[in-house]
Amino acid sequence: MYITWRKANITSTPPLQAWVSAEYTYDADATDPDGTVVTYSLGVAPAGITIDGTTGVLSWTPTAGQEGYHEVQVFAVDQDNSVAQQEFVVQVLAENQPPTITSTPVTTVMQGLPYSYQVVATDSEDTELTYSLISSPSNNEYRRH
Ligand SMILES: [Ca+2]
Ligand SMILES: [Ca+2]
Repeated sequence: MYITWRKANITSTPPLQAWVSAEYTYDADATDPDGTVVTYSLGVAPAGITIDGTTGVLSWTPTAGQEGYHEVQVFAVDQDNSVAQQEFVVQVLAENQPPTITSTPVTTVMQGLPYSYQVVATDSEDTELTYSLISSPSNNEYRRH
């Protein structure tokens, strides 16, 4: 009887962005339709990336100078030695910087008038910012001043 051994299917989808100095992880998952155990390894990969051969978990903390695009090849090898391959490109972005507040607070307020100050901040990654008060005067303090 002639048996065709089938290679594993890689079913997971990798994240395609990473940041310098931040850990990138990707849990690769593959299953063999023949039911054999799959082990994982890397082909082409940037410096510093590692893979757990049993779980398929990739981990990587890109360093300064690795900004840009990096090709990654993951192999899933089953017990009949069939090799499945997944290739993708991870974009490494510069270290995520905290936003900067660019406005100057209003420090005087007329008695009896509401205080208002429009906070303006910018973020180099252009992500949407949210604002919150860390501490604010209580109503009692307002009355005393
Ligand atoms: Ca197989
Ligand atoms: Ca896995």
